[in-house]
Amino acid sequence: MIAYADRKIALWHIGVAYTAFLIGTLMGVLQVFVRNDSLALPAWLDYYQVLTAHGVLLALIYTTFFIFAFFITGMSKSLGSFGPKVRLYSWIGLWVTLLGTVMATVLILIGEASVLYTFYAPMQANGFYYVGLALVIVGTWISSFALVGHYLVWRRRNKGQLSPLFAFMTITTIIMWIIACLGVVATVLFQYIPWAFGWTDTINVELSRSLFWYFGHPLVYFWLLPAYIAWYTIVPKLLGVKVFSDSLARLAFVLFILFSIPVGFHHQLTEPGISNFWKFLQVVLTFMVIVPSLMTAFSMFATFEISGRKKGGTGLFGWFKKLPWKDVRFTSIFIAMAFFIPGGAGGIINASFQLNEVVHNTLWIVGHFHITVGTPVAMTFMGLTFWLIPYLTGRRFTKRMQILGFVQIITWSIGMLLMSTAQHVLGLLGAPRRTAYSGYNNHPAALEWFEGIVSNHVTMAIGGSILFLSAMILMYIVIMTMFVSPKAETPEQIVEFPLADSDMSNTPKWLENWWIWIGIAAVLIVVAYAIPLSHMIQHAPPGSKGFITW
Ligand code: HAS
Repeated sequence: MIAYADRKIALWHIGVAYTAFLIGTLMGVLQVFVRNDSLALPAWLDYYQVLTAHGVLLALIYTTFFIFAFFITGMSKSLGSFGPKVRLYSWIGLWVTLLGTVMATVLILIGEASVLYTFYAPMQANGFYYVGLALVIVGTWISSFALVGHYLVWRRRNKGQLSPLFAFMTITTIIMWIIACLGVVATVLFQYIPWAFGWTDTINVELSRSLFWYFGHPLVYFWLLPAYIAWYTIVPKLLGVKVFSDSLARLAFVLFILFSIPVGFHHQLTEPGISNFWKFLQVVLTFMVIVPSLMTAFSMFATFEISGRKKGGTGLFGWFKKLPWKDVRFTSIFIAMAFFIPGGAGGIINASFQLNEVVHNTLWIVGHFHITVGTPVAMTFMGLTFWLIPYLTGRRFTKRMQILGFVQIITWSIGMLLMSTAQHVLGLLGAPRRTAYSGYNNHPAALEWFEGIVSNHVTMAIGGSILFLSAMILMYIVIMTMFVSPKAETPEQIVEFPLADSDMSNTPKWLENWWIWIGIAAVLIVVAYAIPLSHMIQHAPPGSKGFITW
C-alpha cells in the first residue's frame, strides 16, 4: 500500500475527474437528443454550449485528472513514496488545473465560450476562457514536473539501473505531453489572449489552427498512452504472466515521442493554406505513428496466448477460453482493446490523404473519436477505476460491485456500438459534424441519411440513452467504493495494485537515454513544421476579427 499522503492526492484527482464525467455525460445525452431532432433546449441553453461542455469536460478534463491519479499512484507504488516537495508540487498542480477547469467551465455554462473543444478561430470566446485553458496546461506541467522530480531522485539513488516499466512509460508520456503543449501554449498566449482581450484586432487563423493541431494530435496519445500503460503493466498481472517483452514495450513508447507530434497536418488536409508537399510529408509520418500501436497489438495477443496456454489452453485458439473473463478488471480492458481495432482502422482511413476528403468534417470523425477516446481509453479507465479507488480508500470491491461493473461495461459497449456505428454510417452518407441538427430545409437527400437501419434517429437515441444509463451506474460504483463500501479487513478483501513483473535483463540501457529521443523528436518537428509555419507567418493573409456565432 502506498503512503496515505500520496493516496490522498490521487483520490482528489479521481474526485475531480468523476465530477467532470458526471456533468460531461449529462451534456452528452442532451446533445444526442437535440442532434436527433427529438428535443428542443430551453432558450437559455444552446446546442453549441452543450457540445462544448461535453467535449471539454469529458475529452480534456475527465481524462487529464484521471491520468494524473493513475500516474501518481503508479509512481508512488513503483518508485517509492513521494518526498515533501513532490507532494507539495502535486497539490499545487492539482489546484492550478482545477482553477483553470472551473474558469473554463463557468464561462461555457454562462454562454461565453461556445467554441467547441478545438476552439477554432475566428470564433471568439471570452478572454478569460483562454486564460482558464492556459491554467489547465500550466497545472498539468506543475504536476508533470513533480513526477519527473520524483523519478530523478529515484535515478540518482539507483545509478545505472533501468527504471521500472511503469515509471519509464509515465516519463515518456510526460515528455511527449510537454513538447506537445508548446504549440497550444504559443497560440493561446500570443494569439488568442491578446485577440480576445482586444489588444490586437485580428488573428492569423491558419497559424492558430496549425499550432493547435501540433498539440491536438499528441493530445490523443496523451489519452491513449496511460491506457497502454495499463495494457502493458496491469493486464499481464491479471493474467498471471510477466510483461511479454520489456524492450518491445519501451521501444513502442519512445516511438510515440518521435512520431506523435510532427503529424498535426493530417487534421488539416482539406485546408487550402498548407501546400500538398507538407501535408504529404506529415501523412507519411502519421503512418509511422501507427507502428507502435501495431507493436502493442502484437504484444497483447502474445500475452493472452502465453497466459491461456499456461493455464492449459490447447489448439489454435484454445487459450482464448482460458482468459479470466469473470474478472471485470480484465474483461473491461479486453473490450476496450477490441474497440480499438475498428477505432485504429478508422484512424488509418482518416490519415489516408485522399480518403480524408470523404470523411473530413462529417459525423464519421465523431464516430471515430467515440471508438478511440470514448471506448478504448475511457473503458480502460473504467476498468482501472474498479480497483484503483478501493485500493486507495482501503475499501472492498464487493461481489455486488463486480456484477454492477459488468452491467456497466456491457451497457457502455452496446451504447457505443449503436451510436458510433450510426455516426460512421451517417458520416459516409454526408452528414456534417460540428453542427446542430439540420434537415437542410427538409431536402430529400438530407432526410434520407436517417432512413438506414443503424443510421436512424431511434438507434442513435437508444445508443445515447444506454450510454447515459451506463455512466450513471459507473457513478454509483465510484461513490460506493469511494465513501460507502465496507473497509477491507481480511487479506482476501484487500484490493491490490496489480503491477506485473517485467524482465529487464535484455533491455538495452540506451532506451532510457531521453536526450536521444528528445533530440530526434526535435529534428523531426523542425523538418515537418519549420518551413510551413514560417510561410504562414511571413506570407500571412489578412487576419480575422472575432466572431460570436452563437
Ligand atoms: Fe484519430 C481525428 C488519425 C488514433 C482521437 N482522432 C481524431 C479526432 C479525435 C481523435 C478526437 O489522420 C477528432 C479531432 C477533431 O475534433 O477534429 N487517429 C488517427 C490515426 C490513429 C488515430 C492514424 N485518434 C486516435 C486515438 C484517439 C484519436 C488513439 C484518441 C484516443 N484521427 C486521425 C485523423 C483525424 C483524426 C487523420 C482527422 C480527421 C479529420 O479529417 O478531421 C492511429 O493512432 C491509430 C493506430 C491504431 C491501430 C490499432 C491497433 C489496435 C490495438 C488493439 C489490439 C486489440 C487486442 C484485443 C489485442 C493501428 C492496439 C483483441 C481482441 C479481439 C476481439 C480479437
